[in-house]
Amino acid sequence: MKKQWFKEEFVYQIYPRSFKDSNNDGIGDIPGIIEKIPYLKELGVGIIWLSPVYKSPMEDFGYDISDYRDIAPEFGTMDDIKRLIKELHKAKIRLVMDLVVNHTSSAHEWFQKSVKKEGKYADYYHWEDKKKKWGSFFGGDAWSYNEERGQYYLHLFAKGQPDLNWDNPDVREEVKDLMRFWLDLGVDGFRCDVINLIAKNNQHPNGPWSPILRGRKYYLNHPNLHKYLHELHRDVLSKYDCFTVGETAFVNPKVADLLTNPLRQELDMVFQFDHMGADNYFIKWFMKKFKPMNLKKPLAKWQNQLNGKGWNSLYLENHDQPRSINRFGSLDYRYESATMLAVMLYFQQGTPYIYQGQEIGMTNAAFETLDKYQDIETHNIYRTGRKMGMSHKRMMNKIKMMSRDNARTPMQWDDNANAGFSTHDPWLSVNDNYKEINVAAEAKKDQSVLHFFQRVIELRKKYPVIVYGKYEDLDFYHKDLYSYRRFTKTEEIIVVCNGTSKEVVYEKNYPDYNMILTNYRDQVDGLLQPYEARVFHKSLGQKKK
Ligand code: ISL
Ligand code: CA
Repeated sequence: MKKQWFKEEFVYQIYPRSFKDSNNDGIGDIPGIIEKIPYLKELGVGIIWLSPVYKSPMEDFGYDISDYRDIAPEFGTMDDIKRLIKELHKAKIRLVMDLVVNHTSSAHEWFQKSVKKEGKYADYYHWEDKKKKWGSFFGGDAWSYNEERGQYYLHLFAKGQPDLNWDNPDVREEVKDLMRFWLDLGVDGFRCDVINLIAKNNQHPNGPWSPILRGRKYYLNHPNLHKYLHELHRDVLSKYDCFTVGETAFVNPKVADLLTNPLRQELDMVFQFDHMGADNYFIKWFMKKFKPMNLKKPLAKWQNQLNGKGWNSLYLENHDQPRSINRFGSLDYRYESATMLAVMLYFQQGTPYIYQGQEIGMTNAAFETLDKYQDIETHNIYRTGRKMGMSHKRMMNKIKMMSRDNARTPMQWDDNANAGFSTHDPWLSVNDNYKEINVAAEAKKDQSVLHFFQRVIELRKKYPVIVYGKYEDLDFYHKDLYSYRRFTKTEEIIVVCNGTSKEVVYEKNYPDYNMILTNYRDQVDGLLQPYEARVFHKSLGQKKK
């Protein structure tokens, strides 16, 4: 396994709108992030992934970009981002930016010019005379009429997010240029938004009827995807010391191997979504009861398939996903389940990702009324569901559990008003539980999620086997356990986790190993307590200390 810096560090994702508000206008901003660099340093993370801060009408809170070379005024200025890069680098933390190039905002000048069929811009997007039968990720149709041009355009997400036409070489040159712009400013890589959607069947055939994502076979993992990514790599990425992680919903390990196999020079790793289906059928709005097996199976599948070849991205949360404690753990065992999930995930092979607030065990906001939600997806899905005949109550139940706003509430820094995020009313309400769950409280406690995360990060630095060791399942068919082994020629790690809120009989002992981490003060012989996690280490050819 080739040693590379982006395999060794923890990545911390910042959703800038909700991280820290420095000027008290209710919106998080870049100077706010700079203020918190000491916190990130102390946590021990080595890479920041920053969700979009570019100029944007904010219809999808930054994932609709109107100028790739400027910063949204509410987030700061170009000088602020340059200062952020400099200060992070001083603290030995790298910065990865979000690259959102499947679509732009409809307010982008390329789209404005495309609407007017101005010169080369005429074909920058997907245009059709007839409305095509494709469905949007946010519910409803993916083709909308533009009055001025008198044609339909494609938007796989919101109406204000028209899809770029990647078959057009001029579009690809534009993307390469903006990538160079940011790499030259010193950023260390990109998280590539919905990157496996960029290439499409440009005949835009009507999709067969489907309740969701109608027409997806014409844009998911299209063969040209590989051609275009290789081109970006050849012309831009290969010239910099940077890394890329592609966001790729609906990929299997075979496609992931094509995307990330170093010999093919496309991406360095991808975010796959299989394990995000642990509590739902295919998409999150069709919910099912969670069982540990539903999380273990997909994670183990990816560990095994990529073992020694590819490289995984280890995540349970991001700005699109509800909080992991609510989904895969338990509010009654907040500390135990948050820490167990950390052990279960972060000792696997791959680059570990933390989403802001996960390290203090933040939980879903689950707002009761629709007007508390700001997310466009939430409102679109509500409308779509109601149109399909679902009751208000049923839709609100889904939204309370699955809305993206569950993860987007302001970061809880302390027990002051608005959780110390801002003195102004924040753009999205703070979670009611901020008085108990916040950074200051976690830092004071002896046994806290925050301290546990710090410890996990330290251990990864101390034991190379956690980064580079091979993976092997243990007790795979035990429905309540997550257990596996990592090993190199000189070291071995054994992870044992109880994935449930019940006591589980567990007789195995590892007498010639050191227990290097656990989330319970005391162990009980012959059983694992609710959400108990244990990590054992052994240096081969060395006696127990
Ligand atoms: O959020 C989802 C489910 O609730 C996903 O379907 C999500 O829309 C998909 O993973 C793509 O996400 C990315 O692109 C979107 C943006 O809204 C998301 O925030 C971003 O992570 C469009 O740019
Ligand atoms: Ca602000």
